[in-house]
Parts: sequence; structure tokens; C-alpha cells
Amino acid sequence: NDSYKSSCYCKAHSWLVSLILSQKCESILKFSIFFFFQSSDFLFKFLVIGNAGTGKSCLLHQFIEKKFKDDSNHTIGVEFGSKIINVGGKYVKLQIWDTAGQERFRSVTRSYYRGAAGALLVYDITSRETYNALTNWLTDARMLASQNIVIILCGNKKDLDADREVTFLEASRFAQENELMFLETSALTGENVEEAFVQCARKILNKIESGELDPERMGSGIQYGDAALRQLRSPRRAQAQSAQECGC
Ligand SMILES: Nc1nc2c(ncn2[C@@H]2O[C@H](COP(=O)(O)OP(=O)(O)O)[C@@H](O)[C@H]2O)c(=O)[nH]1
Ligand SMILES: [Mg+2]
Repeated sequence: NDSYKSSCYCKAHSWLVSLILSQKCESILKFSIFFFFQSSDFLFKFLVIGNAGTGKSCLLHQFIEKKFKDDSNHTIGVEFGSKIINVGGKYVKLQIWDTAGQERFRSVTRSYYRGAAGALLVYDITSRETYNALTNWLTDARMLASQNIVIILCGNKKDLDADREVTFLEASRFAQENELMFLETSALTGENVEEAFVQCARKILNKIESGELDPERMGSGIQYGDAALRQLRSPRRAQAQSAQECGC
């Protein structure tokens, strides 16, 4: 009976080893490598704001999944998405919040805005009404998130040029006057979608590097990622810190 048990253990063990070595485990291994080694330097909270129907959920979906979300349900959508991007050699994890229908009732809460570092402010190039609403969205973002929030204006549905109601020139003037970056995007074709998020993240990084933004300030919408924390905990920094603490 004992020898039967040990042969079973032996078989289970060799099965486990062969499973680990088999190709089936390749994806698990890849995932673990990504999980353990692709750590981020920073984490930014992002918002996607603008009138309902402008394509905010589709932009988020296109950015995360790299495909167009073609079910047109407004309320059921991605409410939250996150993605790590490489910006000039730094890994930045974006935590992106989508209003997911709340904008219809103008009940986007204060907590939704709180501590956001960046935002995509979206209008629809085929709808002047959505463009006219931009000032209100902008006021809310600057008042409820932060005066320093970095905003990129996105004129979405660029693919529907024939139905355009807002010219590129007009919107770029608005962006300039209000210190916004500006791009026309298409969540349908994917044009400029990744660029919008990356440009916004790059501007935030530049502001951190120039000292204009302090990631350690409460509510900055920025956190150090695990890679940066490892650097912060490096021996040289620890030495400097202990020297400061002991007053030598
Ligand atoms: N042609 C075109 N349609 C789009 C684009 N983005 C979104 N839509 C459509 O616009 C509608 C509203 O999109 P949705 O993402 O739900 O808007 P939200 O309410 O701002 O989140 C949907 O029917 C989408 O299919 C785009 O870039 N081009
Ligand atoms: Mg939506």
C-alpha cells in the first residue's frame, strides 16, 4: 500500500514538473515575469470628461484594448481602466476613470475628480453642443480636481469629417486660450488615441522633472510606482536620510 502511495506521489510530481515545463505554462511564466519585473515608476490618476455621447468610453476602450467598442450602450461601459505606458524610458501606470453615464445627470461627484493628475476633455467634432459645454467641464475639472491638472482637449470622431460642426482651427484657438493641449482623435480608427494619453502623461512627467509638480503633495494624483520606490530606498539615499536624521 505504501509503495502504491509513493508511486502515486512520484507520478503526480513528474506530471507537475512536465506541466511546468510544457508550453501551456509559457503564458503563466510570461505573466509572472511581466508582473514581477515590469514595475512602474509612477502612477497617475486620469479622468475622461465631456458630454455624454462624445465617445469617452470608446476612447478608453480603444486605448486599453486597442479595438473599437461597437456596442452603443452608454451606461454599461468600462468605468475604470489601467495601463502601463512607456514615456521617454519611464514606465507610467495610468489609472483612468470614465464617468460611465453619470455625465447625463450632471452628478459627477467631487470624489471622482479628487486627486486627478490628468484629464482627457472630450467633445464630438460633429456636435457644436458638446463643444459649447467645454467651458463648464473645464471649470469643474480645475475647481474640483486641481488647478494644476494637465488637460488634453480631444475632438473625437475625427473619422466623421463630412459631418463636422467644429473646425480644427477654432478648437485649437480655444485650447491655446485655455492652456490645454489639443488633438483630434478617432476611437473608431484608433487615430491619435494612444497619443492623447501619452502626451498628457509626458507633460505631467515634465512638470515633475521641472519641480512644478510635487508627487509627494497630497492630492497631486501622482504616486511613485514600485520601481521608483526601490530607487528611493537605495542605500545612498538611505545613508543621506540617516545623516539628516542624526544631524551630523
Ligand atoms: N464614428 C465614430 N463614432 C464614435 C467614435 N467614438 C464613439 N463613437 C460612437 O459614439 C457613441 C457614443 O460613444 P460612447 O463611448 O458611449 O460615448 P460616451 O457617452 O461619451 O462614453 C457610440 O455610438 C459610439 O459608437 C468615433 O471616434 N467615431
Ligand atoms: Mg460612457
